[in-house]
Amino acid sequence: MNRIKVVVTGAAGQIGYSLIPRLVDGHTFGDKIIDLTMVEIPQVVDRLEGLVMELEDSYFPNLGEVKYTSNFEEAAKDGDWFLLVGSIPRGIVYEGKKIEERSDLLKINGGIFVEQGQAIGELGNSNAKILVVGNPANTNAMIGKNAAGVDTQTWLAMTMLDSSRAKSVLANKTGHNVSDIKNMIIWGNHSPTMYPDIENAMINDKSISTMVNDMDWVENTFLPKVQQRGKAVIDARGASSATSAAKAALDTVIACENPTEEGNSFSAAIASDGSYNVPEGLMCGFPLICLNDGSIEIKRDLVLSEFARSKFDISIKELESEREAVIHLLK
Ligand code: NAX
Repeated sequence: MNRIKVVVTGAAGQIGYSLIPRLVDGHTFGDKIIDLTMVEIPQVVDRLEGLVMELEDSYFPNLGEVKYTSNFEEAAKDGDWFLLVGSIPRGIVYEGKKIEERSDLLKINGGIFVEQGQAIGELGNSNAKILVVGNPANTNAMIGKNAAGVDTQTWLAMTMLDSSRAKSVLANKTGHNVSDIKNMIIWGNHSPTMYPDIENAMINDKSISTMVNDMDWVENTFLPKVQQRGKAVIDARGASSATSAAKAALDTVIACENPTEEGNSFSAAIASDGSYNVPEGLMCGFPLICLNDGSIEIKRDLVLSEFARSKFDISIKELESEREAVIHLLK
């Protein structure tokens, strides 16, 4: 197939502006022609006309048909890839109420992901891949997958940014290049409870944990630095991560379009099948591999130390409590 239909929500947002040009630049999907549909809420959808103009003016030989709409059902038809970036942020006034609590955020965004999930299930390609970026990403993806109800579609939530952040810290610490680091797994939720796994991360087939050999640094510097990096960027930039988030979304797409090299894995959250004793159905960060037929599987042969397991369990508990908060949205 030489054409691919890609649907992006939240297209007028800051991640969208960095992500969309790079989706169609001939790198992410190789030589395929990309038919792009951008989705926004009705209040801002017309702004996308400006982005369409810029795409036209940017000389992208791989750019096919470009559309924008506020009607998700219209967008979803025959979609091969869905990048669900749009969501309602914390702090916004929604239906007269300021959204401060994570539980309110879960409920509002959960409703959006029920509708989008149903449309993807009914109208999207039966082999569609769906990457949820909009927060709370794991639980939004769980809701969307549940509403879609199509087992051949692959729903993921993004933890690649966390993985890339962890690689950067470890590259600095060890004096290696970020590309030398393999198997950088983020276990659990895309939230400060995530567990970036230094023990299974490798450089030249050697555990980075044994190279660093400093558990105090791991626990008190490495983990908090990765877990709190999103906040640090907001504090410094006055806005949340955008270009790095866009790059991570692109890297996730590339990881899902190409077979994973032997011994490596990539990071994203996928529905648990009970692997690593994670309750079934939770959308949890795991080490993933892309097989030759394009299907995505959990890499199952890794060992978690007692230390790793205790950290991972905290994140699993958080995911369970998020599921509890949206249980009424799951069929
Ligand atoms: P922006 O607020 O700049 O853009 C979000 C856009 O989504 C807005 O234009 C809004 O109108 C649109 N939107 C809201 N509801 C929609 C709907 N139902 N359909 C279509 N569009 C809709 O946020 P931005 O900085 O682009 O971030 C987008 C999301 O990514 C946020 O939820 C953010 O928390 C999340 N992030 C997730 C990350 C991850 O690693 N998983 C990291 C980066 C980022 O923080």
